[in-house]
Amino acid sequence: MSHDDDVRTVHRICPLCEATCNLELRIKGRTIELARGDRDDVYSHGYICPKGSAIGHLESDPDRIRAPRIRDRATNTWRDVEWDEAFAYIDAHLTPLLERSGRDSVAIYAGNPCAHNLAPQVYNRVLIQSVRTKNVFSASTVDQMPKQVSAGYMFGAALSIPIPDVDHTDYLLILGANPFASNGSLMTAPDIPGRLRAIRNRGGKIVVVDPRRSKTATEADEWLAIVPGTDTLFLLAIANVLFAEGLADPGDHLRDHVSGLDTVESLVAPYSPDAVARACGIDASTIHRIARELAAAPSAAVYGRIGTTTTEYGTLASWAVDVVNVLTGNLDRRGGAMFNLPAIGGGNSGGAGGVGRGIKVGRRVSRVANLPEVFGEFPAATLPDEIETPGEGQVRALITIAGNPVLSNPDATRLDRAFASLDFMVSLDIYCNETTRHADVILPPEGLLARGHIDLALRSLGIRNVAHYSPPAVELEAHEYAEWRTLLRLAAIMQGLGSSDDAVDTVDDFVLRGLVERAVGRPGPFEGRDADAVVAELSAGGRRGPERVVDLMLRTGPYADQLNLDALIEHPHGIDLGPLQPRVPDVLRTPSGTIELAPEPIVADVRDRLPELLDERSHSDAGLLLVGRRDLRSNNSWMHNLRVLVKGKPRCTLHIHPDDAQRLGLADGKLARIASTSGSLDVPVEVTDAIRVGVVSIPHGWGHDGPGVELSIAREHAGVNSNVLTRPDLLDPLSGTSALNAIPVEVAAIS
Ligand SMILES: Nc1nc2c(c(=O)[nH]1)N[C@H]1C(S)=C(S)[C@@H](COP(=O)(O)OP(=O)(O)OC[C@H]3O[C@@H](n4cnc5c(=O)[nH]c(N)nc54)[C@H](O)[C@@H]3O)O[C@H]1N2
Ligand SMILES: Nc1nc2c(c(=O)[nH]1)N[C@H]1C(S)=C(S)[C@@H](COP(=O)(O)OP(=O)(O)OC[C@H]3O[C@@H](n4cnc5c(=O)[nH]c(N)nc54)[C@H](O)[C@@H]3O)O[C@H]1N2
Ligand code: SF4
Ligand SMILES: [Mo]
Repeated sequence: MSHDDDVRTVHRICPLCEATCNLELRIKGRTIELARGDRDDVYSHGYICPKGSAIGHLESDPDRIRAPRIRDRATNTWRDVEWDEAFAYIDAHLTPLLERSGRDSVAIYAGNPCAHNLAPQVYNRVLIQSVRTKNVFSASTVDQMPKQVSAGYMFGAALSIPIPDVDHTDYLLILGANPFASNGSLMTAPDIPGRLRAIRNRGGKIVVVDPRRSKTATEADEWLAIVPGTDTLFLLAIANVLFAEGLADPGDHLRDHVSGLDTVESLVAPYSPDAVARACGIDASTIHRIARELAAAPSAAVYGRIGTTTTEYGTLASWAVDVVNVLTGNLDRRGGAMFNLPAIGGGNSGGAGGVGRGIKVGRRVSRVANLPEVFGEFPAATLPDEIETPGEGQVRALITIAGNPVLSNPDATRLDRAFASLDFMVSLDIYCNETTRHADVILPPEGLLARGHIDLALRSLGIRNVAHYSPPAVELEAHEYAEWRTLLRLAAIMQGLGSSDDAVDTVDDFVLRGLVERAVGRPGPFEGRDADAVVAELSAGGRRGPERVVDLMLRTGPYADQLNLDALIEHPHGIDLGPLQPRVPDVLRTPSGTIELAPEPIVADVRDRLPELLDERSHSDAGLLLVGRRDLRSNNSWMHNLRVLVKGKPRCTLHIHPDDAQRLGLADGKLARIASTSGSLDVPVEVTDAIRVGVVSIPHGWGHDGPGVELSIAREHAGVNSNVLTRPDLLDPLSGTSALNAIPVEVAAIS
């Protein structure tokens, strides 16, 4: 640690997106003077994007909340308070509510940055368990949950997601992802643009399936402009061709480890290229060719992202991606789709491998809409139902942790209204924004430089095995409070332990103790050791909090012989643990001990629901379908308050094809009114041929001009909230995930 005016260089993993680039920061005291890529990093090799460079602006943004604040409901005004007062206030309101209305009256919503920050990764679970509410919601059900469900069924664990081995593949089929803008998702890889270009430079091929000609599509060999929502049909038709032409072969390495092949063959039989072509808007001959190319390529990987998961058939599409990976012999082999082996361990690396309990979903259903629980959560789409519908178990209070559901969840107008009706709301956030303006108390995290960082889930999704830890670079200032302590202090309040800071260490010790007892009780490096001794060893030097838990994970993980937290501290540029390696059958945790190609819930969904998709869509009279998009300089809803990122031409526009624009009398730069059954918006038109006829696109995360929103720069570039248009009734029943793409809309000129 250093004096305030020292200029120093520190390294830390960028917490903004999934790419996990290592930043080299020149800091003076607590000010980030310069951010650039760390050239010595073992993974990112100096790569950085405009958001990473802007991290100093994010940290010094004058609109950020620096102290806890309480809202006076009568006057709707905020006052800054001391931490003790904030927690006492929460205790005084939430504890009686819990007593009066029961545990389920408090809901939790965890947002996307929870996956990018250490404190929530380790302690959200503890808070949830302390509230003991069934009403847990997160951004997962507006994002990747379908992939977790399909992977869970097929491979036995929710994070057993096959990752395209982009550094070695000869052929990459990308559906519904735009990594040139997003920098990759469920595919943790810094400099994904460079890695994709390298595929083509070494003679490989990239095909992009997307209703929009995205930047990734322009960088690819081929763009297939699919009708939104129909990727499952396209992929099943590929499988159909593979069977029909005798090309379906999981390969020698998988032959004894796959079950359900015959079932899949009969399931895909109706989905020939001819049968799906009209619905998908892709020629039958093209589908035939892509199937043959995939089968013939020395190695190939199919990869699907947001455009495949956030649709009404999200789980089926996610499953179909891996069915094709298996059928072409590309699952679990170099250049195909492979499994990571993260240093912190995971659901598919501990204990005896090769077989397990698999996953269970639907252990309970939501109170109002009867939607099944998935991995401990209910669909975010049904949160307003739970708030607005009276009766026992009605949600009356909400804790949001790094989430902005008013801009990110479907049917936003209703959600906004529902939040306004709550009896009490606490938000852990850095801004007073569209969501947190409804809170009674906002609790800000400590500055970025004052916290340690290590990625947990994202490391399970890496295209290489690597490990990094970024220690805090500065000490907490007097007014700051570590977010991990905030989470545990709330947990203590919810456990009835009172609101004092002392309880934090008690809860933390209890959590660690539980984890250590499990570690000494099961096969692994700590098996049979004395729990007290292990706790003492982990706590040496006064270590506690999330770092102490992570150290335990590293010391009991797959690289325990070479890795612990101290080793990572000595390697600020990361430790490379090598390329992905074949992991079947050891990775499997399914009850059958095989890759289950035809899990029963998926088979039922194909039989019961998929036929509708063949009938319904793409019929040219079906009107317009709305999809989203991302921009490199934006990050979901919360980086629009940095002038360096929002300057230039407006990004929240309606993309529409010239033919549709002409038909509807829309002109570039003019306003159009777009409406769905949920709501309507007026949005500036951008006519472009980079979108399929019949499809329109608006990015999400905008609409910053609401009352009480304290984002002065974002307000000047407010844009509109596209989730006013997305519908609560359109969701994937297997995962509870909202359809945020392929929303039927009507568009008209505003005269
Ligand atoms: N229509 C449509 N909707 C979408 C999507 C889409 O493609 N189309 N994408 C969906 C996806 S993939 C996702 S992940 C969700 C995201 O949905 P959410 O997670 O609900 O929304 P974010 O915009 O990520 O909001 C993150 C919040 O965390 C706060 N924050 C940032 N850093 C920190 C921190 O260190 N600590 C704390 N406590 N708070 C912090 C920010 O101020 C912001 O309020 O949106 C989904 N919504
Ligand atoms: N710059 C930036 N980076 C980000 C984010 C961000 O907001 N901005 N958000 C982060 C988050 S939380 C996530 S989850 C990832 C998401 O990462 P990506 O999945 O790569 O996200 P998008 O760029 O939205 O790309 C989705 C693509 O799917 C297309 N699409 C829409 N509907 C369909 C469909 O039905 N079928 C097909 N085949 N395609 C369709 C869209 O046109 C779009 O090009 O990005 C992360 N990185
Ligand atoms: S690509 Fe993602 S991780 Fe890398 S600098 Fe940009 S925002 Fe940060
Ligand atoms: Mo996401």
